[in-house]
Amino acid sequence: MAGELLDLSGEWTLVSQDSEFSTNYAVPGDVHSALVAGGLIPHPYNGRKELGVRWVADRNWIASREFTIGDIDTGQYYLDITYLDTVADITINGVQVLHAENCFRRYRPDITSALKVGDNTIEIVFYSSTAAANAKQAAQPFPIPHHAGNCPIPNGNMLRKPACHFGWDWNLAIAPFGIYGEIAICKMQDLRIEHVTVQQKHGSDNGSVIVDVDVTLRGRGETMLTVTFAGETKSRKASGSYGEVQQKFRFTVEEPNLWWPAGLGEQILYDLVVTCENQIVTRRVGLRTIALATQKDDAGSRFAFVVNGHEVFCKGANWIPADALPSAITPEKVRKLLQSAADANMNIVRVWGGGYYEPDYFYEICDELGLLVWQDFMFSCNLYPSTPDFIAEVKEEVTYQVKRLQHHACLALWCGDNELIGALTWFKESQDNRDRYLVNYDRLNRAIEDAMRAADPKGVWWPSSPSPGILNFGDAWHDDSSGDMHFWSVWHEGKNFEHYYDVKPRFCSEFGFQSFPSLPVVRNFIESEEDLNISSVVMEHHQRNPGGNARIAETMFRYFRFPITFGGFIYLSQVQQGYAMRTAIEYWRSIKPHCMGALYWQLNDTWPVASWSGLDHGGSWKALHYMAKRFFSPVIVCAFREPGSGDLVFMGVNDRREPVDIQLTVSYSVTDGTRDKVIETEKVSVPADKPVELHRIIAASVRNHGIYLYEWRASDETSGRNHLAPVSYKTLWFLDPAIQGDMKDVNGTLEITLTAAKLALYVMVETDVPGRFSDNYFDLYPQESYVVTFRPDDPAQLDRARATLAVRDLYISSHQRKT
Ligand code: BMA
Repeated sequence: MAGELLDLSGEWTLVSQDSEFSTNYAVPGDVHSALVAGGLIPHPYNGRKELGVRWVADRNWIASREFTIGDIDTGQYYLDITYLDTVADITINGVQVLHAENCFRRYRPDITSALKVGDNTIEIVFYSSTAAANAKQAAQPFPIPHHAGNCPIPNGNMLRKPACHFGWDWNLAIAPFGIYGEIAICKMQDLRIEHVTVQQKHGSDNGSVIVDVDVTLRGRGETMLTVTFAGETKSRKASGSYGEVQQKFRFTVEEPNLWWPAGLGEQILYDLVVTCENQIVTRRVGLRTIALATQKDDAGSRFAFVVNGHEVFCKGANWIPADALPSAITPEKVRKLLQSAADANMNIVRVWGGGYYEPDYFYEICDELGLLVWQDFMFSCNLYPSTPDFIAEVKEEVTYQVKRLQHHACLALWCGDNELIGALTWFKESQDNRDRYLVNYDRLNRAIEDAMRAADPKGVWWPSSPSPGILNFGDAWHDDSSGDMHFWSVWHEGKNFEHYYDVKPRFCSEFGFQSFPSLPVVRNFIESEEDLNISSVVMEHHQRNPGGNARIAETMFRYFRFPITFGGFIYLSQVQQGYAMRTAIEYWRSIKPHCMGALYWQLNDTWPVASWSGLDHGGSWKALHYMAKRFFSPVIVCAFREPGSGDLVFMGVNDRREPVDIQLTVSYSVTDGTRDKVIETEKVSVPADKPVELHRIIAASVRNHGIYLYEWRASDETSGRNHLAPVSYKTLWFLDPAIQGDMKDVNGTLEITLTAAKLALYVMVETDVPGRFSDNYFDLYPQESYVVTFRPDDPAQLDRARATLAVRDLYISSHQRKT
């Protein structure tokens, strides 16, 4: 870290203030994880152990350690602290140096007068966040309700810490706390670098990049600041009087290599280095322009990201914290999750407003992978105060976070909050007095916007997600004419999958369908084999959306023959989740450019739980994620039964920057797999901006006793295949595909060759070992050999992977009686 003298991370001591408990505490990390490691509490993910550890957040805890300072000379000593979660006091040698109430701020308190030469003690008192939240609620001028359905622990909306810590409809509720970022002693002589921000503009053959360096000066003085960008170095004396000053450095880059989102070009990053005294700040900056097109049109108004002048159809998912226990989050795990997003052809993630502003490495990885970031400010699904003290905290938080993150090429949009406009309709208090709560909301929202614009004047602002538009407080859950939409009618209102065809969103930033975690993940949290039943107490505990398991089961009744075994139930829950998302996404991609984005809820899980995620806790791919790789591929044939006409339509969709030729073959198969060719089209040119209809089977000619299998080939060397069932699967008569498999080890991977005697749909291969299959949940045509490979995350687990390999398909899930 820049200017760091002494890193205070490492081994600390932790005691409850009442002295009942004490243990070691690995910093950075959270207190619950320290207590688990010390054997003082059970792991909260196991069984229902969570319920027995909620008391931890009701007590005060003291973390402390010793450190030695050899010499104290002139200059100011300060602590550099991030992710201090919250509420906490810090003392050094008994002298209070900080009172902190905001997990989302960076604190740099002056500690010069508290330090002494020789041995020192630093102590952090973590006050009970549940007690602090209740006290703050009691002090409000009027009640500020929280979403009790999401959060079993009340009043989390009073504190600036992740809203999901108090529980969510996919999270456990233990209110973790601790210090998760850095804690170090630093020293400034005359000057400290506070922020480095970047503005950029690009013409046809050159680009200009302005680097703003915000510095704090200790007094009158002159210190050299040096900035190097793209190989060019500029130096200047920073001078002025005490306080924060800004220095501007302007660079011109001839023929810049532009940064592109994944699938549209390369992700070239230029080095930026700022040095001063003993401090070095480095950044990697991708050159690009980004704008949001929101102009009015016949349907309402548009919602399209424009990168380097090119409209990008956004394909992705919503990001929630990488783990419910902050100690378990590492850069490697985060990279694995984001790499999975990129590998599934996503080009965007939305950092949802009930978690964290993620650490720097998260955005660095997104820059490298070409994943745009939709960044919410951290307010979600509750009402929030707008008292002067709360607004003052929020302004500090927004200024810091925006200045920290705005230089990232991936950073596409700043969004005021998640679902706060909808929340106005959820509580009796705000129903009865909408004027008061709407004005209260707008005060907060306006403070966020003002602080964001001051910190990043050219950044893209969006007031809330979902929102029909600026100062429009309408229903963006059902209105598909403008703005971004959260379309939840299929899950939360129990509508059928075909209801996805009833809306034409301009940009759908949330929609989702739940499934169960994969069987190997379930096996890790159950307490006995008896729990392997969907309505066992433990399985219900690992489901946080009331009625969620019933909705999963009821949907199976709609579309599928009911599975016989527990394993079959899990498998089918995942198949239908993927089927739901494919239904929505293929249709919405086919109506581009009316619709310009589809981000499903949710990419990942914080702990092992039934949820809307496509990735299991631990990062393995559920069925949805394998299917996402297919339905998000840049060039695709989207197939669906057209709403209204009932025709089967095959649309060529091209998300590249150049036109491609697509050639499509469609056949009809009764369910033994015998194929009857319907059509082989010519090569059709599909432009980048608008899909093209490649084939249509009119309703009267649709055959209803089998399914349509189709394959395509495109001139960009991509190809794909899929099936379209014109009627629900449960009405079709499948035959036993009698899948045969053959396995061999090839360079640390398992190579599995599968063949089927009859058509097999949604063929799943699974092992007990974390890792990734080259493909999964695919169709097997009769007598065809298909090879998939499996690479375990840990190469030493290959034997176990081989020993636990299992295969399932749609037929077997409703016929086989074991597991
Ligand atoms: C959304 C999100 C989350 C929630 C999800 C599933 O609207 O913003 O609050 O977890 O729905 O209910």
